[in-house]
Amino acid sequence: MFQRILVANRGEIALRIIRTCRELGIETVAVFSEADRGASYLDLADEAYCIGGNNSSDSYLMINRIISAAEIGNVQAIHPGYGFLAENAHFAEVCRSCKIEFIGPPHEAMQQLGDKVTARTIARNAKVYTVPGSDGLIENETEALRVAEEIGYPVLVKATAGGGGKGMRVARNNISLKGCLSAAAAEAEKAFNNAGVYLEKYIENPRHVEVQILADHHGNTVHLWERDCTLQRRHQKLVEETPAPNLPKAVREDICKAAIRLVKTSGYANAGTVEFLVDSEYQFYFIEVNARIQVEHPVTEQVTGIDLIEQQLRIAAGEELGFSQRKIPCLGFSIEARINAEDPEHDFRGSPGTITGLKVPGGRGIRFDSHVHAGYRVPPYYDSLIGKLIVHRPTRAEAIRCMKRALEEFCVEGIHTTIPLLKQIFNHSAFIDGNVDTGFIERELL
Ligand code: MV4
Repeated sequence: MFQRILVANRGEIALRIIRTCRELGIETVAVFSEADRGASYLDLADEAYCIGGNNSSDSYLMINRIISAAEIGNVQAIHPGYGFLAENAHFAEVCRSCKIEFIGPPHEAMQQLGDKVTARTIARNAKVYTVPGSDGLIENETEALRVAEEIGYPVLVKATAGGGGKGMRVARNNISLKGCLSAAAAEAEKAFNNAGVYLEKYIENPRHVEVQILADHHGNTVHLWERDCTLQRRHQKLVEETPAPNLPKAVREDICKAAIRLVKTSGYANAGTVEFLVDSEYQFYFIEVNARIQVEHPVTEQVTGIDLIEQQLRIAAGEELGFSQRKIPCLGFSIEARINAEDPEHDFRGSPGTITGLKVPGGRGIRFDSHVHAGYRVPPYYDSLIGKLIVHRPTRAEAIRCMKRALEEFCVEGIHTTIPLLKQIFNHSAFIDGNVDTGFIERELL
């Protein structure tokens, strides 16, 4: 196992990684931007280096500075967390060339899965159902019109370098398709430096179900069940839970097995998530792989009892998985609610500033993953997540009751948060019945 690693991230996930390292007796080197200087989670690292200015492009995205910190700090490995450089195949490759282990997948697998058209091909080779659409990149308008006629409208134009919803356009007829093609390509060129687009049938109001995977470097691959992440707003997830409500047992088994087949076909290792859309008939379609630890990983940890950060470290250090598929339990129900520093009254714009008062819920079944405290100043430069409230109870009804109780206890003063919106969600009959789709928030609550 590693003796010393660098954490190339900030906030709650940096603290989450540092905590597991401390339990395992692994020393940590943290890096921070000027905006995060003096943040209290940095005190729990063994060392901390400033790597630049407030904007992430001047700090957390600076590969050369992070590598310098890793070399000065004399670490064996780098954990990228999520966001920032976590899915940057070039960064993973630079780490390798500097003889520093990247705690994530091999850069070749990241590269391939990061390209959505290639990921679709891998899925098809693994006999995993993909959304009907183009075989590869769309080369011209004529081809797009032909594919759209074939699969039928509505269709979705997606960027091959995209993901998380960027560079997506819904077209409902031939006329709008032309505009969608050029708009999506231009947006993709600007955002990803890659104008490649492809077509998929647009699945209306699906559910979003994703499967957690662990794969070691010895050919062992297991799944840790699924998470339902349907409740989101503008591609920002708000609530995640496991097991997925109302998913028939046979579908659940199929979707988990499909995720394993895909990952095995892709030369993957470490932790990853395979995302699917599920339609109203429970047909599931592969959409993308997230080659990183995810924000919502704690719900999986709660029901399986497995520390996913620990597993990432062990896998990266070359250890074999210490358990087989049938030893992975799924006990009870876990739900995560994201607490964001946002103002629901003003279109969820960021609400940075000083947290003047903070009362955090506790008691049976509650976990709160957060780096904030009373007196903490939420910087305006990064995403607005200030904490994740996670409950774990034997039944889904009890988990919802526990979440409602916890949200009532929660008290954040000085900034606006998503807590009022979360309270609405957990009181809504459609959520309680496990009967929501990706359009729910905008349709019912805003
Ligand atoms: C889709 C889709 C409908 N049909 N693909 C959004 C983010 C990216 N991961 C994929 N996304 C979608 N892809 C087809 N063919 C609808 C979405 C989508 C969505 C997916 C999951 C969770 C929330 C979503 C919100 C809007 C759209």
